Amino acid sequence: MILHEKIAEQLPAWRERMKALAKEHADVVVDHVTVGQVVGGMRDVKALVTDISYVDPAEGIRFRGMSIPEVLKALPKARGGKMPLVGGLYYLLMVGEVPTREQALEVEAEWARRAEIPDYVYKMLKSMPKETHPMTLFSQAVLALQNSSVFAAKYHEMKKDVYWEAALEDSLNLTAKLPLLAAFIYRMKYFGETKKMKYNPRQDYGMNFARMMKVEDKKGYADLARLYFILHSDHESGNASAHAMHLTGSTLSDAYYAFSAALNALAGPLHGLANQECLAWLLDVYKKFGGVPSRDDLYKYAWDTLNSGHVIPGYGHAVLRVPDPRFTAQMEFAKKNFPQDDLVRLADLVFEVVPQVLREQGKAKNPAPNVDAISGTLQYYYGVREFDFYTVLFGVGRALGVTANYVWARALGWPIERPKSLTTKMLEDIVAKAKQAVN
Ligand code: CMX
Repeated sequence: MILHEKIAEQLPAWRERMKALAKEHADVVVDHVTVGQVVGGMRDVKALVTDISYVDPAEGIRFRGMSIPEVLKALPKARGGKMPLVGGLYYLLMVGEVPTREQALEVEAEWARRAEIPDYVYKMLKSMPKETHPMTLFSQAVLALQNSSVFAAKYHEMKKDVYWEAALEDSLNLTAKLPLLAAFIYRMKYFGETKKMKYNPRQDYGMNFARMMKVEDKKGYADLARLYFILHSDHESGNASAHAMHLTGSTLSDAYYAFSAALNALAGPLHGLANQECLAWLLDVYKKFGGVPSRDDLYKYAWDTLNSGHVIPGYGHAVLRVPDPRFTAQMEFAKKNFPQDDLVRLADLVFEVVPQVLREQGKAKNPAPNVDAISGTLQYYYGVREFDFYTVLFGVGRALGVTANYVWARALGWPIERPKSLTTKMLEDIVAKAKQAVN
């Protein structure tokens, strides 16, 4: 299998580099940690390593060193579409090289071979109360698949240096099934349809998803799905969903357990749920003003939101200090394909007005839009208007990045995570001692 071969080729050199760091340079200081960071959500503490993606505060995400525009340009395109094959992106994340068209199609074929869901998972989903949140259903379904984990089954007979092979098998099996699970949850929850999903091996990942969602009639949804999954795939290791996957995987939990944990982190309103909050905010504006408001009205509305103690969803970021290139790529897609859509025009106006409002308020370190400021608007245009489903879409995309990281973490033998806690008194004593030293 192509990903297996390519990773195996590179592994000896990577292991040497890791060994040198762990054995010869373990005492070299990387950074110091301040009290502010300890009590501030470990913000910016440099304590994780990944070579799969990097978020530059002044530039945004790079996948394997490539910016979003570079990735979209370089990866082989889907037949009949303008966006890359998702299989090509998975190859890039896993292997670190731009695949040929054949290599990208090999990954797509691996997915097609593995894209089947056992009956009991459908049954379990159907038995859940109707009002269950789609993220709960999604995470439960992933967990329900855990009993097919190759890693868990082989754990007692495997040597440590081949853990990654079982991790890769699980990751391919899992990512292959996610479009089916997500589309089934969508059709079941909102349309009462409970027919099993069928993956068409002649279609790519994005087209399969669009077809199973039944939104293929408006041209371009398959391309949007490809773009969406690619953009949401990875954002280095410190974001909550990626870190939840990494932490859980570090206990040698298999990819199903670990990805379910990642989904549960993604379901929080300060993380993946923000895209639904953002669209709700746009629609509230639209409703209140009976259409796209004037600049002044929007300015006042944004201030009202802040004054009522709420954040403006879709704006701000823990690391980024510029407009998120994932926002820019989606905005370009919208402006190319449906520039006259009212919500797109509104999102564009918000992009003009809200950064100014946040700058005037002076609290947010980054007044610019993040990925969520536009992603719901695009789904809405295509008729996917059930907001609480949007985080499931995010989850399908996020799986690509976090499973690639999970495979490499097992390949490089990353140990179980165990940071150290202090008591509040200990922290206060550290502060007192530091003050004494200054005086
Ligand atoms: N609207 C209003 N206030 C904001 C804000 C926004 N969009 N973004 C930041 N702030 C405020 C924070 O609430 C914080 O206020 P307090 O000091 O009163 O607590 C202050 O500005 C400083 O925050 P920060 O350091 O700039 O941002 P954080 O790293 O703490 O948080 C984030 C980052 C994304 C949670 C925050 O910007 C936010 O809540 N944004 C809106 C929600 C959102 O869009 N989330 C999606 C993020 C992307 C993702 O993970 O999917």
